[in-house]
Formats: sequence, structure tokens, C-alpha cells
Amino acid sequence: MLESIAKQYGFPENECTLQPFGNGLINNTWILNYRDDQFIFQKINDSVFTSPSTIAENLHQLHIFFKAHFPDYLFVNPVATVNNDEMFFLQEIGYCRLFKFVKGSVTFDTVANTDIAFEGARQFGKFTKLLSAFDINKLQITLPDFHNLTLRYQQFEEALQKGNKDRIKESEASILYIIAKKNIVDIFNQIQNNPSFKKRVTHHDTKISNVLFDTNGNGLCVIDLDTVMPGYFISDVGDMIRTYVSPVSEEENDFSKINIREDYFQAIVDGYLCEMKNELSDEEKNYFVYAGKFMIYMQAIRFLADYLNNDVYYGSKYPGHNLIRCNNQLELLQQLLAKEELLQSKVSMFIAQETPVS
Ligand code: GN1
Ligand code: MG
Repeated sequence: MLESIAKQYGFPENECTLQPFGNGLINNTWILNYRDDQFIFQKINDSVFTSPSTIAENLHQLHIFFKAHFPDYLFVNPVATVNNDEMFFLQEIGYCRLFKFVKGSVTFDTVANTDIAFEGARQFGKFTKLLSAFDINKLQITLPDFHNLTLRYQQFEEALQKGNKDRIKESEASILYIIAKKNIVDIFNQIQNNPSFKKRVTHHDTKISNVLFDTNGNGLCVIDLDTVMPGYFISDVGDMIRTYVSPVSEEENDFSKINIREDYFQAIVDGYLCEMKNELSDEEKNYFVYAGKFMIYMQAIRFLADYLNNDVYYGSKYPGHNLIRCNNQLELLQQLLAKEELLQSKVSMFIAQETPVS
């Protein structure tokens, strides 16, 4: 494999090494070392991204926009091959691309303090804000209906009809809880018909490892732009709430460690709105807590539907893995709901502070 990759970029194979990197569930990632340079090499999962060229085209469009309007923004574009392609296909590997590792940048796998949460949220807010003049119709849909909760709920119902019978029985408590909280889907349907909600350039994968920081802890930019598509802000804010607010990830099976850290929620509100406060309508701002519910609920549904469908999408490292992931998310949802009013008051306070007194 290394030989064919090195050839694409004109690197002598004997001067390159390749080692696995990161913990994404969908694409495969490696670090490629060549002389003194480090690169990130990625294979696109083309059973998920069925039209990988749309990713390359989106990156290209965004790159042109940033170069023209915000040339100082660090936009991490793929390295061109010797044939000047930013993505290539190899029979033995699949669709691949290479990024230069940004020297002096660091990433975090966990959100260890509120400064990281603030800065992460600020970077995702900044990305959408800088792209507010970009025509969203120029973006291709790399994953149709990716964050369409209505469809995700239908897929869950389908899994209940056609899925693994033993697993359905085993998951009964989780299934009932999901059905009981279906009003989260109803609210999403209302949002789709609400003219106060706007579609903007949305990242759709706002985990903290998708933010590059400098060594002083300042955010540099966001990366992993494969799911950048038109979307609602609740996708980005919601996934930050889902992944920054609890001290443990969706992989944790000791649910007593799951906890809503209110100060981290506040850091997301402050960081995101410090960039986006003039972009979002007041009505949209009031959906911050809903954003968390929306993304946690959707992720629980996706893990459970996958469990019932025999783990075809996310895979599974041990028996019951996707059911544990689902129940982890349902525990997080329950805890978020228990603190809903308190969290909402933090958002209301932010809005009140910003509103000029007449
Ligand atoms: C997948 O591959 P990764 O870990 O960046 C998934 C996200 C989920 C996440 C859950 C294309 O992202 O939607 O939130 O797993 N991406 C895709 O960990 O399905
Ligand atoms: Mg990703």
C-alpha cells in the first residue's frame, strides 16, 4: 500500500513510513512520514460517502472562497498528486487523499477544560460566520439526509420491523424510551417549516479533535470538512453539547461517569455566540438546549438502529457495543433533560445581555 501512495506524490517509498492514526468510526486515517514532513493520509469510506468526488469538489469551492475573501484563514486543503489531483482512486485501497500536517498544531481527543470548549465552539462559529456570504447552493450534498432526524426516526422504525429479533427484544427498554421522547422529532419538523431558521454552511462533525489548536491553546481552524453541507446551526452546536459537556465519550460503559458539566455548556454558548450572535435570529438562539437534545437523541437512534441491523454501519468491537453506545447517549439525554431549565436560563441570560435596553 505504501508503495502506491508514495508514488502518487512522487515520494521515494524507502523514505516514507505509515502508521494508523485517530479514532474516527467511518474513514481510515494514517500518519505518513516523509523526510521531515508529516502528513495525514485518509481513505474515504465509500460505502458511506457513495460519491467521494463531491467531497473534493466542496473542498475546492470552499478553498476558492477563503482564498478570495479570508486569505489569512488557515484552510487545510489536500496535497495535489503528481497528476494534480486532490483525491485519487487506487484499486487496492479506494478513494484517498493526503493533507500536510500543520506544523506546531495540536489536537485534543477530550475536552479537558472550559477554555478548550470555548475555543472549539468559537472556531466552529467562526467557520460558519466567515462563510455567511458563500452561496450554500454551491455545496454538494456529500451525505444526503445526514442530520435529517425525521428520516433517522423512520430508519429506526424500519429497524424495529426488519431488524434482528433477539436484539429487538434485548433493547426493549431503550426502544421504549426513544419512542417516549419522539416529541424531539416533532420539534425538528417544526424547525424545518420555521422561516426564522436558516440553512447555513454547517460542519456537521464538531467533535473537538476536528479543531486545530496552536501550542498556546488558541484555535487555528477546523478540519475534516467532508460533511460540510447546508444545514441548521443545531447540528453543530448540538454535537458540541453532545461531545464536550460530558466528561466521558459515547464509548464509556460506566454510565455513572456521564455528567452534564454546566460550565462547559456555558463555554459552548459563549464561544459559539461570540462569533455567531449577529448571524442567528433570537428565535434560533433559544434552541441551544434543544440542539443538544436533537443531536444526542439522533445519535442514540443511529446507534440503536445499527445494533438492530447487526452493526453494519458503525461496526462493533465487542458484543452489544452499539447498544451500550445507544444507552450511553440515552443516559446523557436524560441528564440533559433534568437540567434543561437551568441550561436554558444561561442562554436567556446571554440573549438578555446582548439586547440593547431602549
Ligand atoms: C461518525 O467517523 P466519525 O467518528 O468522525 C459519524 C458521525 C457520528 C460519530 C459518532 C459520516 O463520525 O455522524 O456522530 O461517528 N459520521 C458519519 O462517533 O456517519
Ligand atoms: Mg468525521
